[in-house]
Amino acid sequence: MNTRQDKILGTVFGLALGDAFGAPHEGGTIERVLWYFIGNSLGKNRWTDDTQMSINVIETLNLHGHIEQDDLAKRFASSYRWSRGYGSGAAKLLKRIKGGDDWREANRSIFPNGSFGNGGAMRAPIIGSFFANDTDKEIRDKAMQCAEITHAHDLGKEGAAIIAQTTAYAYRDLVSRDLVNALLSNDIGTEYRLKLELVAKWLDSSLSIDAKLIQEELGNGIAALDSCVTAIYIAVTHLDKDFRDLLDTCIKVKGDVDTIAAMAGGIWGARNGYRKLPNNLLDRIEKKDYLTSLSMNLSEKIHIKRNKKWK
Ligand code: R7I
Ligand code: MG
Ligand code: MG
Repeated sequence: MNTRQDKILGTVFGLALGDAFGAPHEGGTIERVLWYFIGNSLGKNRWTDDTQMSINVIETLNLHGHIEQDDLAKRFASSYRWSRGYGSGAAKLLKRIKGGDDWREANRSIFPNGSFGNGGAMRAPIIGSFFANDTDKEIRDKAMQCAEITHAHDLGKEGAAIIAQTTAYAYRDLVSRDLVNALLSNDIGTEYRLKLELVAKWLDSSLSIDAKLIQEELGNGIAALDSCVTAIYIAVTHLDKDFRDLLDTCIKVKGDVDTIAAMAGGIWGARNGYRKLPNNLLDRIEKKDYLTSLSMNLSEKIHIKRNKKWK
């Protein structure tokens, strides 16, 4: 396996492991009891909407080499299953698209400004790794194009952009304060910038930052603004640690654990690669062979794109 393949598989499996092993800890008692019955029903750890939508992004990239929005909207809609734990607005929206509505209108039909949930950002690590050698502007544009199909709200799109950029920087082996500096050099919306500046301050200080403080200051909720910077902070502080430590921190931060762990896990995998992911978790994940072949294909498409052989 070459470095590119290792990093692409690392991104996809880091995301899927974060999702599948975070999901049993997501939300309140009812969600956890429900997932107790659904989550192991196949004898493997099931992933949720975070991985399903990421698979759809990979499928469209493998076919077109770019974000073909109409194709992606159709894939999101036809893959929807309630048992994957989609957000309630996303579930309604995807049913409308499946019923024939144009995503350009449907994406503002549930919430007038579009959704600010973290569903656009949870699939953005794929964009970050695929476009890792492109400019910041291109990475941000692609992440927003991918997000706006279901998350037209500025906060939903900006969350996707910063998660994609962080993944691209991790792919290029930027770490710690250098990574956060690179992020802050972009034209990032004020709400996110304030949180990222706090992250920079924490990294510069000798303060001990525990899960409770992360939860209180950066958030752990389903809104993109309450989870994207949390995932970035956890990823940046665990890039040189074991994947299981990252997962443990996500679980301690509570709330939207599957999504925070999917985003942080994808970023971690872009830096550290597939080979450093824990085998005992990889062996337990649902549809491992399918995820592997999709990812190998994605890696090949990047090779073709970088050599400008794309038709
Ligand atoms: O963002 P989305 O796809 O949900 C992703 C989350 C992840 O945690 C997954 O793991 C899964 O559990 O769900 O789903 P949306 O329904 O678009 O957004 C999530 C929630 O955010 C909505 O159900 C609303 O509660 C809230 N929300 C809004 N509330 C008011 N006004 C999102 N946008 C708005 C808004 O504009
Ligand atoms: Mg989920
Ligand atoms: Mg979630």
